Amino acid sequence: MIVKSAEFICSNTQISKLPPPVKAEYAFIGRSNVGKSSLINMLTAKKGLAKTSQTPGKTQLINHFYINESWYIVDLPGYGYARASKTNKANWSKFIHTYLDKRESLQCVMVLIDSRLEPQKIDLEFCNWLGEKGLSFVLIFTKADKQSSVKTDQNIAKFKKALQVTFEEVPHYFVTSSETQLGREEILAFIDTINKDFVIPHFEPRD
Ligand SMILES: Nc1nc2c(ncn2[C@@H]2O[C@H](COP(=O)(O)OP(=O)(O)OP(=O)(O)O)[C@@H](O)[C@H]2O)c(=O)[nH]1
Ligand SMILES: [Mg+2]
Repeated sequence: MIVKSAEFICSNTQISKLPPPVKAEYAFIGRSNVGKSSLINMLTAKKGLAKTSQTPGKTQLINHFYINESWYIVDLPGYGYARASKTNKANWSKFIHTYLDKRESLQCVMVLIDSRLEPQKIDLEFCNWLGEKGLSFVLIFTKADKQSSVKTDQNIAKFKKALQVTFEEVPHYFVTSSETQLGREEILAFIDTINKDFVIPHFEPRD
C-alpha cells in the first residue's frame, strides 16, 4: 500500500465523541514509551504526525489519523506509566478497555512490544485480556535497531512461549524499527488486506 495522505482528525477523552465507526480502524497500543507514536509516523512517512517524546505518558488521548481518505490509525495512551496517579491510571484503563471492547469498526489491535525486553507481565496480561474478549490482535516488536537480530529473535521466541500458556495459536507478529523502517511494507500490506474486506458495521447512531 502506498500512503498518499495522512491527516490528524481528532483527540478524544470521550467515547461518545469518536468519529462514526464507518471506516476500518487499527488501534496501536502498548506500554508507555514503547514507540507507538514513532511507529505511526514511520508507517505514514510523516514525521511529527503523532507526537513522540522521551517522557513516557505523552499520549493521553485517543488520537484518530485518517489515512488515504479511507481508514483510521488510532494512537492510544500507553499503559503502565509508573508516574501516573492511581486515579488517572484507573480512568485511562477503563476508557481504553471500553473503547477496545465496544468500537464497532475496530479491525485489529496492534500490540506493540519492546523487542529489547524479556516478556513483561503487563504485556502478557493485556494480550490475555484481548484473547478473553475475542478481539483480533497482532504483535509488533519495536526498536529492533537497538540490538542484534539474534537478541530480538530470542526475545520474540520467549514472548511466543509465554503466550502459548494461554493461547493455542500465537498471533501474527511483525518486527519493526522506526529508525530503519523495518517492517513498514509488511504492516501496510497486512492492513491493506483487511481493508479490502471491510464492510460498514451495524452501529447505534449517537445524537
Ligand atoms: N532507536 C529507536 N528509537 C525509537 C524507536 N521507536 C521509538 N523510539 C524512541 O523511543 C522514545 C518513545 O517513542 P514514542 O514513539 O514517543 O513512544 P510512545 O509509545 O508513543 O510513548 P507514549 O505516548 O508516552 O506512551 C522516543 O525517544 C523515540 O525516539 C525505534 O524504532 N528505534
Ligand atoms: Mg505516544
